[in-house]
Amino acid sequence: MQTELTLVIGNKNYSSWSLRAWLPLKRSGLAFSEVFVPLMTPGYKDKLLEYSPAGKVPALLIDGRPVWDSLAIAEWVAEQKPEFWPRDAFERAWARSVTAEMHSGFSGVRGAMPMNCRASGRRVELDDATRDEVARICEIWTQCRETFADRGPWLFGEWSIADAFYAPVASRFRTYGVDVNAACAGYIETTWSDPLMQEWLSHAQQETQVIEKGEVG
Ligand SMILES: N[C@@H](CCC(=O)N[C@@H](CS)C(=O)NCC(=O)O)C(=O)O
Repeated sequence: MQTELTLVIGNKNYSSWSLRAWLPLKRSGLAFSEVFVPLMTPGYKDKLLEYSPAGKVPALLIDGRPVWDSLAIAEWVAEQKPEFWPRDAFERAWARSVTAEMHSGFSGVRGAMPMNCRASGRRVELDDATRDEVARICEIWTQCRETFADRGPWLFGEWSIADAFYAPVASRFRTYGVDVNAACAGYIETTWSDPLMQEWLSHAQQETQVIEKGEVG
């Protein structure tokens, strides 16, 4: 019998963690259905708790059983699609390092520049700590692109889970006009023009709910 997959996500315009899980699952070609829980609406938390013990999105229901947290979901998908991590053991560890660095850090960037796919031309003042985070992200992207340029346009040449984790960051840098070098600008463009990203963005465009704390700049 085929496994039944349901991905529970929040607003595509704002939910960066949902995007991190949706991209690998969509790219895998596995059939899944989506459940949309509009965040910050009355009763939304109880709704989330029906699906995820953590009360957050994303959650992946595998035959009704939950896997929660974007990284756990991405790892499950990569078990079905091992090519979603680099083949070489060191490169795989490197990709996991940059993914983990995103997953557990960059709180300044997340706080100052919330993902808002519909917005453009926004500008925010960044404090020194957040500027340092931006510089670190650019360092990660530049080093990866310089190393793997001959294998393809993604961080590790071919698309990997690391690209899913940095997709919301690329979106933020674009929305808030963050000044980056040519390698990073090229990577942001690669992410933005990806057909799956475009699909996500077109769904975000159709959403009408406005979440105030996501409207910055
Ligand atoms: N570390 C978690 C973070 C999940 C998270 O913070 N999700 C946000 C949406 S982007 C959420 O569910 N917010 C609603 C709430 O906390 O009530 C993951 O990677 O999945």
